[in-house]
Amino acid sequence: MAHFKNPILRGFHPDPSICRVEEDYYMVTSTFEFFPGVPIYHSRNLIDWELINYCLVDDDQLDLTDCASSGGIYAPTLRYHDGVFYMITTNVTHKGNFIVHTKDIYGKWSKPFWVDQKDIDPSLFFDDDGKVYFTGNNSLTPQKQGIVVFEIDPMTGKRLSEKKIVTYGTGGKTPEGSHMYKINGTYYLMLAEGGTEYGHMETIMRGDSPYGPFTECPHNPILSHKDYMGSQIQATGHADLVEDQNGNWWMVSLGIRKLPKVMLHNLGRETFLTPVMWKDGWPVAGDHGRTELEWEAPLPGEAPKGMKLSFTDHFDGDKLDLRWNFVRNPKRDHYVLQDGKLSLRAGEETLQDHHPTLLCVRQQEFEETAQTTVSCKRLEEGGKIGLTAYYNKDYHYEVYLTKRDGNFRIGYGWTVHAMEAEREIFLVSVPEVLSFRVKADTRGYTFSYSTDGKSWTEAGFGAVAGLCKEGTMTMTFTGTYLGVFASRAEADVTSFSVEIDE
Ligand code: 6LW
Repeated sequence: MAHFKNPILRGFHPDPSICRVEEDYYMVTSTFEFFPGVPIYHSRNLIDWELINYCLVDDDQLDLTDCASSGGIYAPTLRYHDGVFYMITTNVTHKGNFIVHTKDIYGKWSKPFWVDQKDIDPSLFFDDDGKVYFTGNNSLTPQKQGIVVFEIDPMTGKRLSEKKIVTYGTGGKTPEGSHMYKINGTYYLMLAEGGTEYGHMETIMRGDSPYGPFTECPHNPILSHKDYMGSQIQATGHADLVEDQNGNWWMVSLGIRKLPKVMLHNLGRETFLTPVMWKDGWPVAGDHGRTELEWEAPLPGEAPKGMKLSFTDHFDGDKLDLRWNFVRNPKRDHYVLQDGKLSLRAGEETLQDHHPTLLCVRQQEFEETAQTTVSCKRLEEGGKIGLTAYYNKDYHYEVYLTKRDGNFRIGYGWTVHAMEAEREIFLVSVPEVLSFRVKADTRGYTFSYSTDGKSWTEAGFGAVAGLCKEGTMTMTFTGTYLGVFASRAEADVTSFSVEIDE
């Protein structure tokens, strides 16, 4: 038995999908308007995960041009069959469902192969007779959303049979996120229902063929916190199953950690691991369908400790650390690594725009400090160089250096519900180097700056509620990032660090 803590992927990591290759485990999550698309994590023990690659790294694999906030890439599925990895997902902004594949999970994935099926949450099931099935959402009849199944060639994405709706779920709204498995000769169809918020749940049914008919599990939902309001963990669902090399079963799912005392969360939907037992041929996840922040369970292997949550980047390599994300497709010449630093070269675009010059990492813990040191090379009137806590283009806080009437100033700005405000509070002569810091806690974000890296002056505070999904005006699915940005400016970024108590 080993002790482990949830979530296993902290911060914005929704819709996890997992597969095993002998004693190695791989997991992917959804990325929406963030780039590159669909991170790939590797583990040997299911709890220590290392970010090893992304499935979608090129503009011709992933077009996020002008994609709305929380558009772009929805729930992916990762599967391995006969020496090949397949990842199927949806770009809701451009063209729909597609599959990419690779023989080398550390290498480049194929171009997208498009599938003739609208809607989201596609999955692949490899049957033992060589047939491969697509399962996915089908809400072409708006009042009745179902799960559709058809045969597919996973290499080309070509549909090989008629589409059949096999279930409308067990009664919860929006049956979605389906995955099919064959276990001891029986076909299991597992899905999420109730919507991805506080009513979320995972249900399962089984039958003798991939098209059903399916019998519902008598103890559905097999995972849900909808009636477990006392738990900090909420919204569990959208799950995937894996059997380890010792014959033990596990479920990965999304869930949220809510802030103390309120139904709000700012870290996004995270990935949780739950042990699964079998009873009468049905899976039982965790404690009667509930997961916990800590478990004792028989993990499949020993593993080196996974990536630390804290990290410091001096930008002295020839490639960016994999943790860095952009918002939509980046303009590559705005981020130049040279001479042991990162040169940010920004045009007119601001954080309010679809394509900001912003390099960011997921906020992974409620209490977390990020700090960056920059030196300004060019700053136009009204331009900015700074540090932001960024949920999406309509919700963010930031501290920055700016220029107004020819004078350099420190500013603090906030955008909530797309309403912008800022104040420029301090006049500074432009220092050689300037550091910015944001300290996050469960109340909010405290922004400071320093001209010597030692003494800090507070510039502004933003309440955590401004960066919570529950407060956004449109349906959003992402989480908060921390990052360095520029607009009408050029700056060398010499360091960026994230500190989290582990
Ligand atoms: C996803 C759907 C869901 O495609 O939210 O929680 C949607 N589940 O299945 C976006 O992540």
